[in-house]
Amino acid sequence: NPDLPRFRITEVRKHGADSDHPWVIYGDKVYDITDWVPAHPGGQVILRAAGGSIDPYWNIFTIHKNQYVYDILSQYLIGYVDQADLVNGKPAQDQIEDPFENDPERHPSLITRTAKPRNAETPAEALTAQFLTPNELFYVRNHMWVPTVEDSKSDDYRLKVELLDGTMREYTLRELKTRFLSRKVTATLQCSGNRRKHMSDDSGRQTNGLPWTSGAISNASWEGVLLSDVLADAGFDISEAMTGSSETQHVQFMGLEAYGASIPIKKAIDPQGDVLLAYSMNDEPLPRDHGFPLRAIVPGHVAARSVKWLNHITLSDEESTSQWQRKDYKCFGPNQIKVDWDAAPAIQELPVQSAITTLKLGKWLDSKTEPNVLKNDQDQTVTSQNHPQQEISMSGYAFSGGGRSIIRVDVSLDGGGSWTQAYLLPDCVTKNGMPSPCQGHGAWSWKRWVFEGSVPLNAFKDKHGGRPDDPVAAAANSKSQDGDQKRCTTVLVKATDDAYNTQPESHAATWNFRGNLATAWHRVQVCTDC
Ligand code: MTE
Ligand code: MO
Repeated sequence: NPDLPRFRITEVRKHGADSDHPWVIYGDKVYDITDWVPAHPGGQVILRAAGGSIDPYWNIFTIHKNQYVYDILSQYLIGYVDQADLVNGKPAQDQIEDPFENDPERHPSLITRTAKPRNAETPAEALTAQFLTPNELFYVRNHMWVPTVEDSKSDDYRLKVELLDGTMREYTLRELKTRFLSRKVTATLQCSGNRRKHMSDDSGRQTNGLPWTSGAISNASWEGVLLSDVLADAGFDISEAMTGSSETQHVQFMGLEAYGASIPIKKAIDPQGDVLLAYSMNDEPLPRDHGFPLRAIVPGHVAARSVKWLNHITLSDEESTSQWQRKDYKCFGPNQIKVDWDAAPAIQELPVQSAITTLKLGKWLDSKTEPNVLKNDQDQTVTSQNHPQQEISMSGYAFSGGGRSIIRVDVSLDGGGSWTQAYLLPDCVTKNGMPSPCQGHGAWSWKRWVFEGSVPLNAFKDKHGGRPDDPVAAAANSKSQDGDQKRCTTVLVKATDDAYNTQPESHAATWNFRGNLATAWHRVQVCTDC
């Protein structure tokens, strides 16, 4: 409609989140979204774009790239961006707000998978160096920008708690800290996509999602208040829910940037469940990347349920309607590509997992050994030059969901032909009268393991499958055109939890198009040039 007015961007800027008439720009068009805000499914978050372009947000919330949404928006068209502010038909790049411009600084050792939004792995060598991952090296999984809450205002930060009947209570962070008993829980968070890259590499099939190696998992000590204490205070009848007859079936969590997820009420009220509203991580205030000033911690469950920047809890008879609850974090069979999302349950408790995080050829404490030779980017092959010795040292983690503890970690040095045990570090054992660093009712933390051994000489095979002591193979090898004398073996790890669940042998067997829950035996090729 060419009769509609043209607006300078400076004019649009006056219609920001605080104005009575918020506007947004989409492409070269200007919309007055005043009437859309109350009806917007994502709620007030749309105001984040008010006074500027909505394009960068819709590049994040891709769900909007849909005719249905364009049709809604078109009802609110009021004009066009003035030609003077357009470059190639769009507002100039420097006129478009970067949704991530207020994201925090990050530690340079984190291995970035995407910068905006920030997704980064804990570096391999830091994974098992300490039982509690240092805050600045804890993996980061953000779907959107990091919301800004000023330090000085954080005690006035508000959490809304809404019961099934619509009753609403609000708590400031100060009230949470002073009116409720504080608790500490040591718990591992693992992304459902941890080791996704191993799944696609080993199965030879692509998966949809960030190509995490072994570092989308970390462990910390969390402090906060029990979710169940707050629900009871807000008027929720916990004892009725204990009998299983409450209409409330789910606790929905919503974060400030509109990420949402839910957990079953059963987990929320389990006196042994240790679900926290946490404000502290490893005895420091939550870092901004990890949910400052308040997040949910749901021990034993996939980390997607531990909602950061938590500002709204809703008790409901249904799960969160977010895409992260109803889609994305589900698994289907290896044959299923076009799926009915509703046909599979949302991932909650995690299955058993383990990985090798350091691998050295030569003895553990031998000063002549190579430095750590596993790297997140190539953590599937290790080649040793000039190291005829067969000693091998490894460390890693093992973890299971639901509070199930790891009872054993098995290691194979010959591709699964024979197995031996790794040593589980006694991280959670009380020492010399000191309190255990592990707090909470379940085995919520990973177990670190170490292994030292020798690779049997006949495990190393050349590419023809021959052993070094096999004259036929040796002859074949010497005749090979490429002159590649490398001999390799596959080193494997798998863990078993206290329900005797163990990991699948192959990723092909559990491949799913989203690449979730990649838990097959972690295999590292170890080769020698000698
Ligand atoms: N909460 C909010 N508000 N926004 C998010 O993007 N990501 C979830 C979960 N909680 C997310 C969130 C996912 S998928 C994971 S794996 C964990 O946070 C990551 O937590 P971390 O960044 O503290 O490691
Ligand atoms: Mo995740």
